[in-house]
Amino acid sequence: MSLCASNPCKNGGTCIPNYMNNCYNCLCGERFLGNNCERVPCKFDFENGIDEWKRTGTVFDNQPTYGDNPTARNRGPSNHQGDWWIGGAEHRPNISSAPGKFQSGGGDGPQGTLTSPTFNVIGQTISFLIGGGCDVNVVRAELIVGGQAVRNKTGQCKETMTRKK
Ligand SMILES: [Ca+2]
Repeated sequence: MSLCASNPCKNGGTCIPNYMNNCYNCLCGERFLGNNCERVPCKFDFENGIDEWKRTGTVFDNQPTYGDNPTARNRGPSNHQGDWWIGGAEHRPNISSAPGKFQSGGGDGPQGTLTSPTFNVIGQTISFLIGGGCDVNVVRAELIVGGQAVRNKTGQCKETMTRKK
């Protein structure tokens, strides 16, 4: 019987039998990971929701935000990538939601943190889009290495996000 007879590779992965070691390997498609291609890698673009990011507080309860919500109230552009992004003051959690609304609790009122899964930094540079406030003591993105925030950046006191390194 082939080592691949049970179709062990999920999500369209290709099973490659290894008769020498009596095992198999899965060659996974671009969007899947794991020994059996069973895992969807965490994305950092929020195009498929909030993925495995961990929330505290309430500010991220209705995220991600769809489309250029700030422009709908003449405060844009948001400069977001794709269709979805994280806007702590924004309330447009569905494509069908009315554009331009603030979070309940009053825009910037709700607080909290949003922490990504662990990832490897490959190369010399990491960058991200950030907007909103401009006081690093109040709103910021942090790069945490070994439990310590080793870098932080904030926005430019407007809804338009800019790329920070
Ligand atoms: Ca996005």
